Amino acid sequence: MSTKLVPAEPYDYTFDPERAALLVIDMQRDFVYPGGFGEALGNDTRSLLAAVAPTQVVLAAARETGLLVVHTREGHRPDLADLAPSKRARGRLAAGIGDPGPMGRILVRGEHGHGIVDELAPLPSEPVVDKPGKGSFYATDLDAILQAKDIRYLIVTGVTTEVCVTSTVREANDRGYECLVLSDCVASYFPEFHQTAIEMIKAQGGIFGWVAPSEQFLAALSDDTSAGVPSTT
Ligand code: TIU
Repeated sequence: MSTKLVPAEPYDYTFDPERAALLVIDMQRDFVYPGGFGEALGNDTRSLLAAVAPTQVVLAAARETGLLVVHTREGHRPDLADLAPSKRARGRLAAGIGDPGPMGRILVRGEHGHGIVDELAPLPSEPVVDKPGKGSFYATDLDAILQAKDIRYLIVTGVTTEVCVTSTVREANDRGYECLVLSDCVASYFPEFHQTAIEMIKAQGGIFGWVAPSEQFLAALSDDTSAGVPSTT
């Protein structure tokens, strides 16, 4: 497969599809669906729901093209042994992590709310990485999974833009991965935080990575003429 070029900010993103993975971060019922933990925190989940449809299209294209797809889920062991007391206490919530919530125990592995939304359900062949923190590399085997497949390019989707997406992109950047964040496939409860997080990723010549709308990525993925893209840009 040839090198692909995506018109992106701050400049064109080039990637080798054979060394690229689609990362779908924390598209869990508890964050995305009305009636979940996200809403119980006082958030409006509509902007997160809006990211589901474009991510579905990208997921289908990635599967069709044979890109590695990796899903992540934020959550904890049922015995909460991996839940830092600081994280449990944060927010002084009436119902916090590990407590009964609208969709089962909040952010506990195996509970309904911890699961990935139906629209983006992982295939049995797709790795699902359970993570106790915000960054997807912290205390997980994500790096080992990517290294085993010689992955260098990460196409990043998921929620929320300024929390788990940004933490993951920063971690990935320090590990040598080239991240393209799809702006309509990431979302925040706070539109202004979403916008600023996007700006921070692509500022200073792409200090953490690149940003493009998913349609630009999809066009590049299906474009067989983007062979021979200069690798020096
Ligand atoms: N996945 C993720 O972003 N976890 C969060 O807790 N996000 C919030 O924005 N709260």
